[in-house]
Amino acid sequence: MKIKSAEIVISAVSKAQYPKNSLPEIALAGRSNVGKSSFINKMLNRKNLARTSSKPGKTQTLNFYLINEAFYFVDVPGYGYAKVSKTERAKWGNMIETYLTGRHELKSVILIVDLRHPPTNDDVLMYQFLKHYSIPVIVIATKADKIPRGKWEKHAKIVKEKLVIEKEDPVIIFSSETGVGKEEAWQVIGKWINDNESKK
Ligand SMILES: Nc1nc2c(ncn2[C@@H]2O[C@H](COP(=O)(O)OP(=O)(O)O)[C@@H](O)[C@H]2O)c(=O)[nH]1
Ligand SMILES: [Mg+2]
Repeated sequence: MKIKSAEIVISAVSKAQYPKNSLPEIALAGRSNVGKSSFINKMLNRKNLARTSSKPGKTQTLNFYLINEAFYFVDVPGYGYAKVSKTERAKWGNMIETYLTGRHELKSVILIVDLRHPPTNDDVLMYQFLKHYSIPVIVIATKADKIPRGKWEKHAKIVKEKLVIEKEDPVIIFSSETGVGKEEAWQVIGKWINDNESKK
């Protein structure tokens, strides 16, 4: 994928602020601190377009990144951060649920998990939620650079088993440090966006 342009257009706190130009959207979901922002930056060849943080639980908005004026990446606030209040968590749940279940432009959700560890119960819930609403899922198992290559497949198998992954759902081993898995990720994402320019 050739990235000609990438910009954040809105950090939305409510539905009224979502873009209105009907372009396809690919959302990114995952545990807080798993590497969503780093994934976006790596995919778009940008160092700091999506803010990365060593402090989890920061983003509480839906961040829309317009790419090649053709489609959006939507960074969804991470889940599983212990230090948020019940009220905050409920607000988070409502926002995510409304977006994921009611957004016509949403084509697929990239579920980011950590290749080093078995998916958390929250990861499993998110996967089940997406399957329940028949939202196509792409699993990205990131931070592959933190384990030896010889162990990747073994870890990927654990990811698939814990999620009880369905055959049609791709699981891609990825690293935002080294860029491994980037081409494969674009290939899979490309199927969900009608960006003919980008396929050149
Ligand atoms: N080694 C390594 N570190 C990563 C990778 N992806 C993210 N990180 C680190 O993990 C932390 C959280 O990343 P971030 O992208 O902010 O996570 P987010 O909360 O899901 O958006 C940061 O310190 C990143 O530098 C990766 O592929 N490899
Ligand atoms: Mg982030």
